[in-house]
Amino acid sequence: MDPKERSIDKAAQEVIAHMAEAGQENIWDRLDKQLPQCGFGRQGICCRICTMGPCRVSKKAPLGVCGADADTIVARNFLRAVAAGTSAHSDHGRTVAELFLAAAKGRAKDYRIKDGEKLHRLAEELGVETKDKSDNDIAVEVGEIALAEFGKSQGTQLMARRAPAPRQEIWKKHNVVPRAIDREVVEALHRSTMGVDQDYKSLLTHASRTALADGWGGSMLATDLQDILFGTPSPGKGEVNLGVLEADEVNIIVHGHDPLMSEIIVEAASDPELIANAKAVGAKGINVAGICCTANELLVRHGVPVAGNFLCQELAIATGAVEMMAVDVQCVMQGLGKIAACYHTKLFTTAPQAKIPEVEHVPFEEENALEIAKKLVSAAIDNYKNRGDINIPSEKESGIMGFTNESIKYMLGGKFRASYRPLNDNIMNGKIRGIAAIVGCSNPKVPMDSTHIALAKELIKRDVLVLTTGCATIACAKRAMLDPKEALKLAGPGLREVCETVGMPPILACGSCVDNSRLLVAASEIVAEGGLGEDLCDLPLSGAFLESITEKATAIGQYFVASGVLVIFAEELFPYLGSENVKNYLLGGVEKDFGGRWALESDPVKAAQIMIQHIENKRDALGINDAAERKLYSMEDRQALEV
Ligand code: BF8
Ligand code: SF4
Repeated sequence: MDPKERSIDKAAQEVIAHMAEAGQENIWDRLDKQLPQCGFGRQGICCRICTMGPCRVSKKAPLGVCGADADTIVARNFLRAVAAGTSAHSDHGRTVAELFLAAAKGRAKDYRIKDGEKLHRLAEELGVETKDKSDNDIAVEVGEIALAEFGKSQGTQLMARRAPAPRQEIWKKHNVVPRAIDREVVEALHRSTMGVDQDYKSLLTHASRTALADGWGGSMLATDLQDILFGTPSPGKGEVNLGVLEADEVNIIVHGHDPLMSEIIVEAASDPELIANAKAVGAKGINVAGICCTANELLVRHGVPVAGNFLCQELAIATGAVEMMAVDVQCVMQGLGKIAACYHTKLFTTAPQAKIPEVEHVPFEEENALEIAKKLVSAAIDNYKNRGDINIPSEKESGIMGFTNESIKYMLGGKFRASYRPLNDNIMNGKIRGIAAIVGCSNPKVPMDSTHIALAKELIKRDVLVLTTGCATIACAKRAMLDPKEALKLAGPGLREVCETVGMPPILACGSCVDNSRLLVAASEIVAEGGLGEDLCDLPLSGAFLESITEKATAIGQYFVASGVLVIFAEELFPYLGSENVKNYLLGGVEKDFGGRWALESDPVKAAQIMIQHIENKRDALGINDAAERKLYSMEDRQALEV
């Protein structure tokens, strides 16, 4: 296949072509070999949870051996995906909470509390007395409360109190206020095992509760505790794409999601002794770059360059210029081992939960993090001499990244009057029509990055402010869409005027996938600021995950839906359409319960139209689309949006 059909990015195309010439297999080749993929799996109508199966339902055999119908099987599969996604974000969150506590107690000597201000804010929110206490003492109490959120025997998620009051009432009414995260996941697996919950609506309602435990629990805790421990990001310049690899330096890639180890690898790489060692082997220095969400985490806090998103992981190694790759958890392809073996790259797994056969495992230890990191960096330096031919594409772009709820407010209102007021006012006066979240992955079934870019362009052109996270952010950065000057050229007049006035780009890069929790908090504060309704579902707001891959994306989608947001997935990447009842509920009925719903559209321009139509409907309902404004957004424009 022509590399251009695999990626719209020149750097990726170059390395894909190089791999083809060298006869090396990558993710796209493996996808080709899997085709055609199972039609039952694509619709979510296969079940293999007991040994009377596996069962796959069809017109000829509409029931599994136990009598389960398509509704039950699809709903169970959906719930299990949400539970797995919730587990991923939350196991990450728990690891952070444990390190946070160890750092506060002085056990993790290489870490210290970096954002005392945020620590005090969170302590106050959690009811921790701060008067006359040291930061570390406060952090111990905060850490213990945070850790309990994962497994407490009673009560509900404390962070969910950040949602607007009417939202919390809706959750209470439907009995989905999330309890301990572990409990929701265990109950999800219990309900969806053979012979338990066999009512699709009941299964899907628990999917909402489990997903809420992710968004307003595990993910939100991960984000807040990481900010306090590693520093709250502030907007800064970063470089993205394979061109960030250096021809004459020792290149180290950190990849995965959990920044515990990679934070310290970055520190170790700036150790003068190790830099001297690198020079002694003929390199000019040590260059650390990231892939996937670990990259997002490090870029927004330390300006560490990003080599690429999910689909770039094998390509980075195939440049021949990577001395060492350290991977932690999630979105790490097993195929890395095979491609690393074709080059000199040393691959290490560092998370106790994640090993790969024949890949050296050096597990993270909170007491000895720096020592372990130095060992890994030294392995990279020693490996420099083994480098063969290299093939680093020249492409790289820079952009501004690292927006948070806090920094957006400061940007809009200034340090001493930080406020969403200017944003709310500009949404109300129509210069900004609304807000869109572009999040998620890069899927080999879609030409890499293409839909994120087309969607972002379409939205900002129509005066919609875009917030991005995860691999979508990296996609935007690769196309210079996070360069304020470049992106402003593409923005509509209203959005451009506001962005220029406050010095803000039209696409705000907000970090990793757990940082989608930042969007929930920001949306809640926008509601609290006033003028745009009483609840999250009143806001002119929508989200899209057009290149989704993982179960995490399903969990994120469902927590946005249960928080009142319209969420769009590509139809072919949504494997839950084999039951009419489940489909009708997720695409429609759920809106009556929670005010949000799923929508399916693969075409980014049509997806933008759906999002904008939704935003305009919300504006109509809020009564902020007055006659004067309709001149800005003519009837003709609106008719063009009807879908
Ligand atoms: O958590 S966007 S491919 S890297 S799952 Fe994975 Fe998807 Fe990328 Fe980050 Ni999120
Ligand atoms: Fe088949 Fe029912 Fe067992 Fe699923 S639970 S594999 S549908 S018998």
